[in-house]
Amino acid sequence: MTEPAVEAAETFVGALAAHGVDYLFLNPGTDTLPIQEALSKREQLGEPAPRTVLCLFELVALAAAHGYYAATGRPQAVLVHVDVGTQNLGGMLHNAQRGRAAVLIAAGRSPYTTEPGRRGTRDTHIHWLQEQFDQHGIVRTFVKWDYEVRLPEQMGEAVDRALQMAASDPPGPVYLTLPREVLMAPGCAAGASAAGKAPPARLGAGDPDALAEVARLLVRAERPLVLTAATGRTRAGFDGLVRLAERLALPVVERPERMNFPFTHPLHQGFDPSVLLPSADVVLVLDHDVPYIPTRVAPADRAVIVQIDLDPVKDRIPLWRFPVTLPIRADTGRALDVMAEAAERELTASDRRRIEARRAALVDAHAQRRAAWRAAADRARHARPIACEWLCACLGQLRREHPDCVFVDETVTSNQTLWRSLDLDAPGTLFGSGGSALGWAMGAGLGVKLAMPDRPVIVAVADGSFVFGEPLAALWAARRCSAPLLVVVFNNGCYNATKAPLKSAYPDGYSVRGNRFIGVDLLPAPRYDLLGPVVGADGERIEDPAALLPALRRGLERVRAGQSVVLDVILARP
Ligand SMILES: Cc1ncc(C[n+]2csc(CCOP(=O)(O)OP(=O)(O)O)c2C)c(N)n1
Ligand SMILES: [Mg+2]
Repeated sequence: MTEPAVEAAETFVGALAAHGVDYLFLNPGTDTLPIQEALSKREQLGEPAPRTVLCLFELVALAAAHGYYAATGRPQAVLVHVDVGTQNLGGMLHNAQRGRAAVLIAAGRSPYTTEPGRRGTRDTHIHWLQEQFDQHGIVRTFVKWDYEVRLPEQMGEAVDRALQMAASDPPGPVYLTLPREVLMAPGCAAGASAAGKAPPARLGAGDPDALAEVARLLVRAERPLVLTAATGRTRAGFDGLVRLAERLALPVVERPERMNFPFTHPLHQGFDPSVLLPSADVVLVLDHDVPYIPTRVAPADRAVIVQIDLDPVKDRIPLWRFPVTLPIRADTGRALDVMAEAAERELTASDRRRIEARRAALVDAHAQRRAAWRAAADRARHARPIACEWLCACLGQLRREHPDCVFVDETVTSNQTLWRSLDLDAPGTLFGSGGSALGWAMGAGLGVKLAMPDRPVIVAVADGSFVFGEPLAALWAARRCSAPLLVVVFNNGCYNATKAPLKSAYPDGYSVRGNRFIGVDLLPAPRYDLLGPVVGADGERIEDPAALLPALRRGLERVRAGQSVVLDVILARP
């Protein structure tokens, strides 16, 4: 038998491998079969190719690629079926966009031709139905870049360009469509990837004059404040923030989309900007899309506000008006070091005295705040139904016993309680979507686990979000690729995040007076624990507060032994 020619589909797979893409998260169709064939061929011939993870629902694939990227900083690929598979990426497109996840999303495209005998041509009913006027229009508002490969000899270049665009700062998802005639056409040497010659562009430390000015402002500030959401996306960001904050005794308040600053650090001042923001004279906003909610709290008019970010003017948010005195486009991981050095040179003896007085006050406030949180959790210890505070306290205890745990967080209205209870202190130990489309945590947990196979991954997920995340598909994929997860469902029996605002918008309305809330109660509660066994995971329902910590410990041991576990924790309904 003569070896068939290398097709462009194989060039596609080879290009992914050449770029160091470890995983292709896929859900196939008749359009993707040349790629499936190429993957099989390369595997059998021992040629490099990404590992594949079959995701039985497409949104799991994109969330997994996002999670893997968040944990490693390395873009991965997703492959879906034409228009319909693209549509099933759903809200995870929003999360990848807002969470700045570099992901190459590839999709098939209905064949163009109907000519009998032509390779790749239309040969089944759906090929007429799946052609759209603008398949790319489904994703265009969410992606940084999109392109349809028109010729087989473009394949390598298109993959190079896609990954370069995805990973360049600020990173984000890109979309590449692959018509079947092109995939099945013979590739050619000119179509190969030139992986090393298309690196992504990185932002540097930013304008040195502006950073020196910020350092001066921070040194002279009476009541400075740092607000951050994602500075810990790099280790340099995490370390740099610790260094600068320690040098100048800066209080840090975060909304942790990543671990940005040790929760246990005495300069950590919690998760609510409303305490310190109104009186702050210099506010340093780092890697934050929404540093505070203006209807609830605002900085003083005379406050100087510095925003350092990959996109300090929020290029992709149509209206965005937070007052900023000095926007600086930079990689904060680099900018923080420059500022720390500049600050050191600026410090006078009187600055140092003021800074030390502030440090003492902040250390005190930190200790008091944490003691109050611990006391609240302790008071909730015996409450029935189980209180969210107690569940979070038990997770905190589990983490103390197993410091290698990593958390994927989609706890929605329970998130502050969770953050308060976890003594996390290292970068890369907490991951949130950065967006608002629910259903991220299960797929993301899979991606994080694949990226960190030696660490136990705990997916802390609200009940509504658990269902949005296609748990069957996610747990099945986790089993297939030996990526066990400890899934803790915060089962409060409702969509609290939509119930609470309804109450406060209509405090005397019919919903409140009649205690009749439409569209928010998840009752009767599904048996989420029974879902695990369907796909070979363990499941347990927990209603007794005393049983909680033992169940978590058992669950973690099972996960270490290679088994996913779903703990359905029945909480008090808000
Ligand atoms: C995909 C998607 N659909 C709908 C919403 C709107 N929404 C925001 S919060 C929420 C309820 C979340 O409930 P749950 O996950 O149980 O968390 P809880 O509010 O109870 O803490 C809904 C439906 C959303 N953000 N994303
Ligand atoms: Mg809920």
